[in-house]
Amino acid sequence: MHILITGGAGFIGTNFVRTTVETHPGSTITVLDKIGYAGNPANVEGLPGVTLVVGDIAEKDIVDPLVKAADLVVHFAAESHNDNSLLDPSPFIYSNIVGTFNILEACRKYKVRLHHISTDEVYGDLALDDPNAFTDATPYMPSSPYSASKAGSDMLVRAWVRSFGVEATISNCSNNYGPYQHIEKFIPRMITNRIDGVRPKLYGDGLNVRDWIHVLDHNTAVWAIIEKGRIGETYLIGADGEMNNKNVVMLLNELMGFAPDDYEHVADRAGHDRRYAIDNTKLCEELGWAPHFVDFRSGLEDTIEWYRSNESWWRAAKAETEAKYAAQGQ
Ligand code: NAD
Ligand code: TDX
Repeated sequence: MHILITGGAGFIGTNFVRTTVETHPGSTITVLDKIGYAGNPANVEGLPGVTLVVGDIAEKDIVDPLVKAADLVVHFAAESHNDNSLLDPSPFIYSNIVGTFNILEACRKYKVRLHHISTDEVYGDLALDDPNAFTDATPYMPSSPYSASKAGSDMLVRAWVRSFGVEATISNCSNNYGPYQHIEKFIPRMITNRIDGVRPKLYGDGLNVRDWIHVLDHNTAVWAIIEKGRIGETYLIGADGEMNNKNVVMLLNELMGFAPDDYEHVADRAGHDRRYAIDNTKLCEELGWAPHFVDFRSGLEDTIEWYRSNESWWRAAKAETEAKYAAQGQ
């Protein structure tokens, strides 16, 4: 099997490529990634059977021949950070919507199976005391330009399945953590701040809840959907990992040898979603998937160790990333 993996040099895509090389040794992989600020060619270079093509999914002439040559497209490529989408939404519309449109048109033309990676943020947010979690029946209600652009990309996929018979599945996953995540994101930002002697910074009251899943569990679920999922279906991926940001920071402080309450509150994010939570019943019962990394404390410990051991991977981006946050009072 030849697999085209878009965004395969970013956080989740890199982990997906690296795992797939081990779990599907007979396959060859082309990574299509524009190597924007979040993509790093070194993440995938030199892996057996993997070729990196540096290019933009919003450019039809680049996408077309690569999709034609593939048996399966796994589509991770996207602008992925909410805070960036508040500063400038335009790359989000371009990559997430125009890019997905191109991928869909090529999959339609060459009749190639597609799996589209999306996010739980398309469903908006839940109140802290809401007894329900998101399911695939929850209405779309995105809050930020990022989540709106992902919602738009999901809608395109659904329409191309129904109107053109494109063989696609969709997954909407909760917050991932683990190795190779860009240090603009919450957990790696806090870890690398601590390494630099800077206190963690909580947006607003710090009580916003995220449903954490280890990136490798996300990716085993994606493979379960590719191999066993029903065409046209949406599967929500989550591992029952709800925790508020304050408790994440307190645990991280403890694991890194600091007083748990050694953090500061900073300016809140505009439109900040209060809580995400995934009901994973469909994925678990229909496809027999279960998460492996069920102990968040030990997953976080391993992640801290990865950032400590791989400072050369993130150091170059740290000053610029923090300067951008500082300009926002964050
Ligand atoms: P990331 O920002 O780390 O990686 C995205 C990759 O896509 C980068 O390597 C970037 O260079 C590439 N890319 C962006 N625009 C491109 C374009 N126009 N052409 C080619 N390549 C392009 O993001 P991530 O966290 O790995 O997210 C991957 C996917 O998973 C996204 O679709 C995101 O919406 C989704 N997702 C992420 C999370 C999470 O917690 N990180 C949760 C659920 C879903
Ligand atoms: O410095 C910070 N302080 C802070 O309190 C940062 C960077 C974040 N936060 C808060 C905001 C969120 O409540 O932490 C939480 C997590 O923030 P992010 O890492 O920016 O993730 P989030 O906005 O929840 O979105 C993530 O999960 C869904 C990914 O970035 C998306 O790509 C994915 O779709």
